[in-house]
Amino acid sequence: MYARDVAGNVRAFTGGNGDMATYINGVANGGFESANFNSWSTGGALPVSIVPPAPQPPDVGLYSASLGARLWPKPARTPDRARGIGRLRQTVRLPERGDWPVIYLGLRYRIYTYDVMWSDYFQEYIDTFDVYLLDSAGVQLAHLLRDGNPDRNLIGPGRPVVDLGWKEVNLDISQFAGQTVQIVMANANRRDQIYNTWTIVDNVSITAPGRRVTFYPA
Ligand SMILES: [Ca+2]
Ligand SMILES: [Ca+2]
Repeated sequence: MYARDVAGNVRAFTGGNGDMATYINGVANGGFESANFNSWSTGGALPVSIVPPAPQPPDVGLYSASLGARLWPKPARTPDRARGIGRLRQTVRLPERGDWPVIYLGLRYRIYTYDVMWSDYFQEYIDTFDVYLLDSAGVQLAHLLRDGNPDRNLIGPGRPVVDLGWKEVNLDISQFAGQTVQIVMANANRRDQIYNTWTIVDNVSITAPGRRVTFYPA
């Protein structure tokens, strides 16, 4: 018994007692180990590039994606490069719910920021990393994740970059089973042009773990 996804990957393993746990990965080049953005499209005003993994990476291989870019320290401000978003997008077809009751979009990410994610003063979001799911026509289906630095005491002139560390998330996208969707990940530098934020992303995957027993008709 095995599973085949749209990318042609086949992985399966059988546990004891007839139970089975299946893992599929419908994301192509989700670890960026091809050292390029094959199967992805990039966009936005901020640079999006392949980089060596951030220090002490947990199982992310030789390459990661950087949404936005490290600009500081530098001799002079280059504000025109620091505002906007850096975006990665890939279209995938999700497995049918009947095959796997639970489907996750998994990824690892590490946010570096000189800014806050939310401003009480302006009452708006400033710098964030976001994950969205769109349908094939580009209509937003879900805003799956928003993250950033919540602590304004950590930022200000002369303050060092805030490293939020590697995080791993598995976002439940079961309700979109069977659909063709676009995975969108975006690092946003909103409002100001001087307090930079960039996000390292890796190991983007579609997983459908679980135990099940399959009975076939005679
Ligand atoms: Ca990688
Ligand atoms: Ca900013």
